[in-house]
Amino acid sequence: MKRLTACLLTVGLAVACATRASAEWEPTDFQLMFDDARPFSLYDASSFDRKPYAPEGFYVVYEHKVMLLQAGPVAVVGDTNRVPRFVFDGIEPTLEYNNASTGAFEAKDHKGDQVTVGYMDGNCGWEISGFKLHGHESVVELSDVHMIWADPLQLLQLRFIDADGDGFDDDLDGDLIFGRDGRDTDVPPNFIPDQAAPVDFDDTVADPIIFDILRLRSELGLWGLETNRVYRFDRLHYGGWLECLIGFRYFNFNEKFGIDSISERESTSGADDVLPVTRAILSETRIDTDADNNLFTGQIGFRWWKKVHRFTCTLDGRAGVGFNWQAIHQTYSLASDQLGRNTGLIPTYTGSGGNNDFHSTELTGFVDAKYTLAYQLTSNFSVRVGGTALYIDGLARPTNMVNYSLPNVGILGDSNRDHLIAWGYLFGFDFNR
Ligand SMILES: [Ca+2]
Ligand SMILES: [Ca+2]
Ligand SMILES: [Ca+2]
Ligand SMILES: [Ca+2]
Repeated sequence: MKRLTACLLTVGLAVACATRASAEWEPTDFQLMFDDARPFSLYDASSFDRKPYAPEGFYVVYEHKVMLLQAGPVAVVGDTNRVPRFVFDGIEPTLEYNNASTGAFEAKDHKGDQVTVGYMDGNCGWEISGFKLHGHESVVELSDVHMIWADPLQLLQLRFIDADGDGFDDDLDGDLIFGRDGRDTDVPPNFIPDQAAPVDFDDTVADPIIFDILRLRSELGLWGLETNRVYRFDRLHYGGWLECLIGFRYFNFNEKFGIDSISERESTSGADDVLPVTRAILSETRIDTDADNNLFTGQIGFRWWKKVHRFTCTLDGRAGVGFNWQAIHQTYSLASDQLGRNTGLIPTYTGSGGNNDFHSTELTGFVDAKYTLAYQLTSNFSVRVGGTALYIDGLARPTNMVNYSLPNVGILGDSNRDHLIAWGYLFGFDFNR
C-alpha cells in the first residue's frame, strides 16, 4: 500500500510537472503527450454535451478493493473411502465416523489495490494494470473431532474385546459369530457360542481417533498483472463510448490449508483386551498443503462508459482462457505426541513425517466484471466507487486435496480443478480517464 501510494504520488507529480513545464520549455513529444492532462484545472461545466469527447493521452486509475474470496471447496476432514470400523474407547464399541469439514471456513474480506496506467492516441492505445489482494490467515477451531484415516497397513491396532465381560469375544457386527470364539447356533439365540467358526474379523475394534481440538487454517492470496491493446470505437449514437481490450493476463492464486490436532487425553494402562480409556492417538498431528496456481491467459474485454454532467458510469467486462501451472507442496508430521511414549501396549504405530509435491498443468478460464460511478472534481481528476466480481476456473484448492492416510499423508491429484469466486466493492480516483 505504501509503495503503491508512493508510485501514485510520483506519477501525479510527473503529470503535474509536465503540464507546468510545457508552458516554459519547448514542448517535446513526451510533453505533448501530457498536453491534455491538466489535472488541477477547474471542471468546465459549459463544454459538456455540446462537445462530447473521450480523453486522450495518459491516464492513471487507482482503486482500493475490498473483496470477499470464496473459501476452498467443502470437503470432509478425514478419509471417506474406507468402510468405517468399530472403535472402542473403553466404554462401548461404536462405528467410527468423520464429523469435521472444511465447510467451517467462510468467505473472508481481503483488502487490496489496483493501479492501471494507460495511454490513448486517437482510437488506439495501451493499458497495463496490476492488482494485489493481501492474504491473511483464518483459523477455525473445532472441538471433539472424530476422524477416519485410511489405514491400508492396519497400523492402528485391531483387537477383539470383551466389553460385556461374558468371557467371549463380543459379536460387534451381530452375525452371531463371536470373534475368535465360534458361532451361536441356538434358536432363539442365547448369545453363547456353541460351534466352531472361522474367526470373524468384523468383530475387531481399533483405537478411536478423537481430537479435543482440531484447528483448521486457511490463507488465500491473489494478485495479477495484465497488459492490453485498447481500441476505441466511434462514439455510440446514444452518447456512450465503447472500447475493446485485447491482451495477456497473469494471475497468481495461492491457497494454504493446514490442520493441527490437539488432544489432552492421556495414556492409561489397561488389560490387553481392553483399550486404555482414551488415548491421544495422532495428537499433535500437523498437515500443511500449499497450492500455488500460476495462470497465463489471453484476454479480451469490453468497456462501455457514458458521461452525464460530472458523472461517468462505466461497465467493464473481461474474459480469457489459458493454462494454469499448478504446484502443490505438502508437509506433514503425524502423531508426534506418541513418539517416545509408546509403552509396548500399542506397539504398531509411533508416528511419521515427510513431504509431498504435485505438479500439473490445467486449462483455465476467467471472467472479470466491474462497474464504477465516477464523479469529476476537476477537469481531469475524478473519484470513483463501484463493484467488482471475478470468477476463475481450473484452480488447485487444497481443502479437498488431502489424502488422510497412514503412515504417509498424500495429495489427491485428481481433485485439482476447482474454482474461485470473488466479489466486492472498490473506491479510488483517476486522472484523465
Ligand atoms: Ca463378550
Ligand atoms: Ca460377529
Ligand atoms: Ca448358544
Ligand atoms: Ca461377521
